[in-house]
Amino acid sequence: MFISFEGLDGSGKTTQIERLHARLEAAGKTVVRVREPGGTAVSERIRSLLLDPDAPIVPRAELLLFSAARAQVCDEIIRPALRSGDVVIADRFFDSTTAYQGGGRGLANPDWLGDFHRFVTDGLVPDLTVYLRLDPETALARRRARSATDDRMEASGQKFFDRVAKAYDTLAASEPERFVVLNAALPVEVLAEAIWRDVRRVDGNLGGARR
Ligand code: Z5A
Repeated sequence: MFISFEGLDGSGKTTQIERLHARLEAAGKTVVRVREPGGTAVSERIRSLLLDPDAPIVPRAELLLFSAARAQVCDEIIRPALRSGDVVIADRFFDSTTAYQGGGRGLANPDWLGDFHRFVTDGLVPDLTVYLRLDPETALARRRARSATDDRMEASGQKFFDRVAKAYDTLAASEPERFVVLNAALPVEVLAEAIWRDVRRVDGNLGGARR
């Protein structure tokens, strides 16, 4: 089973992934976690470049670099783990590119990106995508509480994040079977419960009801 988490930075992805990881392991599953960009030696080097505030990167190159990091993590980690029967949890996947580079940078319409993502991932699509929906102002406040400095992506400005949030909403509405949309302002434990219910719905072996 392949689960991805999406949302603005500060929406609580890491917090929820940790809880889901623990629950899946307690249920006897082997869990492999990846974060994007990153997860392999090459992808982590691309991550450093992408987040470096001193590296001027044009939007087209940005889209290609995020995607290059993804191609590597798909082949090196995600696909082999799924073949072994492990559960893979990804902190971001191709929907981040649609939202941030497609919506935020205004690079491409989702149709064009859909074909591109299929090429990059060689057809890998999450079974379930948890979208933690948070307004950009609250996301910024959470980020500020954690750090006073911005990386290159975080320094893109509030209008950029408004466009990203809008793109996520459009994306989630266009694929209601894959996406579960949750209000990320709810308490951590309430969200964890809701996510666990959805994961069990998708993986009948965990004791949940399938839809
Ligand atoms: N990016 C892109 O542009 N294109 C792509 O294709 C990909 C990525 C893959 C990666 O950043 C950047 O790359 C990101 C998107 C872009 N940039 N931006 N801007 P990253 O990997 O460094 O970080 P992130 O993925 O953006 O997430 P994060 O900053 O680590 O945040 P999070 O994991 O979503 O949230 P958290 O760490 O779990 O929680 C944040 C804080 O909120 C923390 O203090 C928690 O205690 C608190 N929290 C969590 N849940 C709650 C609730 N429910 N209530 C109240 N407070 C909460």
